[in-house]
Amino acid sequence: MNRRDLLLGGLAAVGCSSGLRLNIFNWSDYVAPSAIPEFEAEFGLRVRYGTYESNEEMLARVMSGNSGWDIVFPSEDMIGPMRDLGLLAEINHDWLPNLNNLEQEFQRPPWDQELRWCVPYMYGVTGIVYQKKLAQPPSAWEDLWRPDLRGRITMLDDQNEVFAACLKKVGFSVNSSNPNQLTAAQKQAISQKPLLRAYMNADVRDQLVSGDVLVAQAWAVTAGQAIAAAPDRLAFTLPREGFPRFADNVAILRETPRIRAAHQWIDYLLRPQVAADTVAAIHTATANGAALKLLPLELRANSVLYPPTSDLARGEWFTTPSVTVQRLRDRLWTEIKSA
Ligand code: N2P
Repeated sequence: MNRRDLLLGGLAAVGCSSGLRLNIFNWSDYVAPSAIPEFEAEFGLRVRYGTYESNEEMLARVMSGNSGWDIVFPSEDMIGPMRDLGLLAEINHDWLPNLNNLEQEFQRPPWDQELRWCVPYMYGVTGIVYQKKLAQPPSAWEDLWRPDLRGRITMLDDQNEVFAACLKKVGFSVNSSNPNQLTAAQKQAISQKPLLRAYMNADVRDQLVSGDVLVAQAWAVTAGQAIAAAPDRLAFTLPREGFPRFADNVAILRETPRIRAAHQWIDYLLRPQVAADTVAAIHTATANGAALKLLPLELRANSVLYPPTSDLARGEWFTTPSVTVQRLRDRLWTEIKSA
């Protein structure tokens, strides 16, 4: 350690920035606004925080292995492919004393049973947000093809999610790898396009609140935020054909030279109070079981965020398809978008 390091170390100890900067790339609206300054002050680090709206966008940015980001939040089906591409660093459990706070289900999740590559962060379901004033409220994916809703329907701008809704509509698994089933789903998606206002993710929240969008395929977290802004007018339903479940996980990029600081951030997120503050600020479901006790009752009882187990049982986690199937899905999706 040279003189400068000593000096900076001293400053860090009294809560000033050490000059070390941690680069965190997360979904929009996915952390309590207070979390970042509090982490910076406590650990004497600076944070550069950026947001993205889809897994595709995140992957495109970090694919080079030289992106400048240290931490990302991939969904469950991205963990395997990102590991295989050599993009992820191994998680060191010795540096995560708060790991035990995870809910049982997330201590050994199917996408990373030993938690070697990621730590589950937030989870949810994908369903339909709608305006309660509709004479016939939607109850199925099928309703997103209703001609009376033309021009006021949105779907997620997300390949997996659009396939999931289309596959479920025609009776198949969200994870189908069967080319005939995938082609049937593509046909559904193309037939829906003239009815759609747009494919959009987090942005749909404001259009639901303003009333411009009548029905939207949405992640529970976006739904929860929209409903919190207009509780008298908006509601959420889990389609009767079945639906996907998602879990977003915090992971460290292998390119990082800041492996220790990256673990400090993850362990900080695993603190029950930090997780509970995040849920309270952004209305989402946390994988942190110890945080649940700290939540206000109305959030714990919010069935959009925390559906009853019997409802969750009708959901399917996304799994990672083979490379060949992924190529087929990519081609079909490109054709949908350009149709
Ligand atoms: C919304 C974050 C939703 C994440 N801002 C869905 N995987």
